[in-house]
Amino acid sequence: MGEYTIAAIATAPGEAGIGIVRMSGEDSLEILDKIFKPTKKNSIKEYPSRRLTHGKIIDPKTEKVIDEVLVTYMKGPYTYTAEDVVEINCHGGIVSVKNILEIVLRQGALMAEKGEFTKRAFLNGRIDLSQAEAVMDVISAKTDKSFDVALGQLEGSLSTEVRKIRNDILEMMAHITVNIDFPDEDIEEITYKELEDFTNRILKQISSLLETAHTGKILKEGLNTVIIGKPNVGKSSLMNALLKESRAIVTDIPGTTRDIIEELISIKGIPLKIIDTAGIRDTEDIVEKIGVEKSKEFFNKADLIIFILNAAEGITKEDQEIIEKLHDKQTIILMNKTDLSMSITKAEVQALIPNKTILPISVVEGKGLDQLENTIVDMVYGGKVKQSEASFVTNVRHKRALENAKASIEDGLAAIQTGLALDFIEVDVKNCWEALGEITGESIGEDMLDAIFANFCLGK
Ligand SMILES: Nc1nc2c(ncn2[C@@H]2O[C@H](COP(=O)(O)OP(=O)(O)OP(=O)(O)O)[C@@H](O)[C@H]2O)c(=O)[nH]1
Ligand SMILES: [Mg+2]
Repeated sequence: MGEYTIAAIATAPGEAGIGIVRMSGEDSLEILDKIFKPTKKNSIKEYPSRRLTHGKIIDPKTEKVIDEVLVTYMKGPYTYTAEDVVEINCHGGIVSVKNILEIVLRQGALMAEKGEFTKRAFLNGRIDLSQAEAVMDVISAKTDKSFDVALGQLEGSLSTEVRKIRNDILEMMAHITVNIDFPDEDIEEITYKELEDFTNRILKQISSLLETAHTGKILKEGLNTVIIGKPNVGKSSLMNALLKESRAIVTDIPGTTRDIIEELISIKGIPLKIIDTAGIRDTEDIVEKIGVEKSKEFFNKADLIIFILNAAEGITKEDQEIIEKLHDKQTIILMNKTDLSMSITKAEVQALIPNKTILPISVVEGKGLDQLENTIVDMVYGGKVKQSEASFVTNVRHKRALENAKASIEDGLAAIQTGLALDFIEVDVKNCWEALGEITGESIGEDMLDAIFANFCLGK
């Protein structure tokens, strides 16, 4: 597919044991041959494909040794890109990889664009589009669970489900087409009732995939969790407890935290972007005032609010002001400092703030933290999707395609129920089929492809 040979540094920049320069395309071996001198033989061409070979990279112009390396030539099509691929393992750090890449480019390879290796794997038919997109998710995964989901998608879990639905649609389209094209022939006529059943089945499959999108997005991008409350209730203490390190300063002076503190943690595999904020109160202190403003800003952007009360103190006017803003927010209310004598009960808090989860905890004694973690996990999985389920829709593009597919099939269903002519129904069903094809890349434009791969990192 690739008319020219591409090259890039495949490893991350910085000091490391090894660095890898990679090439893909039909001139890969020729280029390597010009710059590589094996230790034992004269040319890389004397070695079989896929053999790790020791030697030196030598600049053909100056005959200067650039680095001592191990190289592999992998003949296509059973390679990452399905083309001939060369990998040069040199010393890590920025100098060697950069010099080797330069020499490779001087021999006629072109600098790869972002994601071009993976794009070639897709264009050469080795993987489909959703698998290609999963490559980036695998690389950028922040927790084990996000990684598992991405790997499942890379192995084709989502593609398999989408193909299954598309096959069902194809079968339905075949029935419709035959009835449109040969209305008078002696073929078995499909009834509107049968069409309706068919359509409902397809709709159900699409809907259940879509239902995984909420959890999928969180697994991929993380849950924005903001800890909020008036000063001194234990927000920073909770942040530290969840992080299991003392990240934020804790003192008994109200107004200790002035700035936003943001960290990434994993709660049973769910990536949580956890944000500690300045305690919200009216204050004349300029620095604290800015902190309070920022707290309010982060409050608005949060996926999940953890609102902390001081159980020993009860609910004050400052708490009341926060409570008023909570109603349409996903919230967990923590009654902290239950190790002290409590001046309010859970039932009383529940009466004041209905329809929210309330947990009594004591951060200093480590009580209730397990329950907090379990509550967060349940919220993310919505009690609907099982944790073991392999295919989650994690990609916004896939979600949109599924939504379009769903809208089309719903139109189709409405057309069937009102008894419209088969031609009308056919259009909707076909739209649904095409929308799903965008996920796997079977029906997708070139612009779209470019946009997708532009999000990749270099060398992948
Ligand atoms: N008794 C008791 N004290 C606690 C508990 N959790 C936190 N504290 C204490 O409460 C005080 C304030 O804790 P912080 O974590 O700094 O409170 P904060 O909400 O971050 O306060 P600001 O940053 O000022 O808004 C500290 O002295 C903590 O040790 C608890 O569960 N029980
Ligand atoms: Mg604090």
